[in-house]
Formats: sequence, C-alpha cells, structure tokens
Amino acid sequence: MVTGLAQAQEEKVLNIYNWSDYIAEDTVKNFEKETGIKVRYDVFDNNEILNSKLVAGKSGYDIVVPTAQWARLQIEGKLLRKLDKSKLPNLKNLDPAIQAKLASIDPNNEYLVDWLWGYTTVGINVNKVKAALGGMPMPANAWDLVFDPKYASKVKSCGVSFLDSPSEVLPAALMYLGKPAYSKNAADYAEAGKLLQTIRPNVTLFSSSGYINDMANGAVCVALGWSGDINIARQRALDAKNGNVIEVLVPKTPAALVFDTMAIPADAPHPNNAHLWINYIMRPEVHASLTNKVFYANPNTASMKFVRKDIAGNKTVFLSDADKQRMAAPESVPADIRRVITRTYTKFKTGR
Ligand code: N2P
Repeated sequence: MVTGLAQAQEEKVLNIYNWSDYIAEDTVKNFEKETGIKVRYDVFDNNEILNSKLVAGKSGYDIVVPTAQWARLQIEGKLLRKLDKSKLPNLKNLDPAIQAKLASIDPNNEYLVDWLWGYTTVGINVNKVKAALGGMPMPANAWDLVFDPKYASKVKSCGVSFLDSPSEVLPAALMYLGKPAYSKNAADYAEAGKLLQTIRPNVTLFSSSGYINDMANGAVCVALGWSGDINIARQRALDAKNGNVIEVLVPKTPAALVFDTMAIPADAPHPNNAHLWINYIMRPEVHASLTNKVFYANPNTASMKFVRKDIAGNKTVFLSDADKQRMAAPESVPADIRRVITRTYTKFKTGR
C-alpha cells in the first residue's frame, strides 16, 4: 500500500509555524500523545515574516498559517502543496459558507483550510479612554480614535498601539478614506500615507503580539489590533483583577476580515503528518477548544456545541451577518502595489 509505506517512512516529527497566542494549551500535547508524532512549534506575528521564509524556501516547516490573501500569493508562487482531501475526512465539519468565501482565494479549496478567523479593529481600555477624552464623547466611528487627530492626540496620553505590519495598517487606513481595502491604485496609497503621517505623533507603540499584555496591564489604552487578541487582553485583565476594562469595538464602517489558513509548504519534509494535524484540528472538540482559548471564530459548524456559550453568543467573536457584510473580504494585490504598501508603511513608522 503506497500510502502506508510513505507513512511508515516518514519520521515521527511535525514542524509547525503558527501565529503567537493562537492555540490552546493541550492542542499539541493531545496530538503528540495520540499519534506519537513529536511537534516542534514556532511562532510569528505577521505575514511579512512568514512569507519571506516561504519565499526563501527550505523552511523545514510542515504546517504554516498564512492569512488567506498571502496564501493566494504563495499558491501562485508554487510555494504550497495541494491538499490530499482523501486524508481529510473531517472537512465535512466545515461551514460551506466559509469554504465558499475562501474559494475566491483558493478555487475548490485545494490548498487551504481555515484555522480561525477574525477582523482587524480597534480595542480600548474603556475607563482610560474616557478619562483621556476629557469631556469629549466617544466617537461614533471606532476608527476615529486612531485615524482622526482630534481623538488620537487625546488618547495618546494613555498609549496608542498599531499593528507592526504594512499589510494590516494600510487596508484600515484606505477604508477610513472610503477607498477599497485592497486598492490596486498607487494614488490611493499616497492619500493613505498622508493620513498616516498626520496621526504618526500619536502612535506610541508598534506591536503585533506584545500589545496584548500591554492592553491587559494598562500600558496601552487604544490598539489597532486583531479582534481575538483584544479579547485575550480583556480576559487577562479580568483574570488579573487589575481593574482594566478592555473592549473590542466592532466598527460601524468597513474593517478587514482576517482568515488565517493552514497550508503545507511545497517542500514540507513531513506532508503525511501535516495532513494528520489538519484533520485533527478539524475535529469539532479541537476546533472549539481553539476558539474557547483565543476568542477567534472557527469555520467548524460541528464545533459550535463545544464552544463556550458566552463565546458563541459574543458578537465581537462570531459577528452578526450585518457586521460581517460590511467588512472587506480578503483579496491579494500585485507585487508593485505590495512594494508601495511597504514603502508607505516604512515612511509612516519611521516618521519620515
Ligand atoms: C494571533 C493573531 C492572528 C490574527 N494572535 C491575525 N492573523
């Protein structure tokens, strides 16, 4: 039997490269116990880092978790391996609506399986922001807190953090200006760059992972961050009983949906083990345990009965249809625009 032979020849190792703060305590442990496969688990906190490893090749990783629009580029660059669906019977558990959404990036869902999903948004420390705004009421548009100098210059006093990733900040700035999140027009980025320059003095931290604790302990009161991360900060503040009340705002204007997807690099040394992992994650209890720990929605319909009631009903985790519809679906942009994005962001960050 070819499959049996291949499996027998594959050493019992699986190398995973995933986002930080994105897994439950027992996810790896249970997989290792059950399969006898030793997992090496490394983390990153932005797509740019992951992509450069894949482009360089020979990363040694068997499972990577790019955001969908980055995975699209990696598929086009032949950096990912087609999934063998015969090894993934648990695909039956996934929500057909989410599979259909991902198919716009990955036709027929041939390369990618959604790990979790969320959105890029604004998180606040409710009391500190109120205090920093003085008599000013909270803006109706959550994005004003970070993009309108009138608000941003006030909340600066209690700490403003931005994701340290060009491909997260530019779409948010573009949408604030009423432009498409994934515009293919360089002139739009010039405008976004101008906007970013006006608010640069108010950004006190660039972070895509450390900001979770900074929010939880009160060092940062406003973050342009990811929905689940901000909910993790909220939970950590509650656990620490430190009085910080953290809240994820669901913007009433467009925001970017984020689908992070499991994929197997084309040169993965252990593709069989990688399939075992993907199929394991798609078990209802396993997918639910991820959501229960990190407050990102999962694509697994069958998992919902294992998701904690308060989380299943939390509209900042599982968005309402109306909120979802307002948000931008993933789209990749061509290489020349990616360079414009990087340049615009670097100028913003360095303040030049
Ligand atoms: C995990 C962040 C993942 C969401 N901490 C952005 N891809």
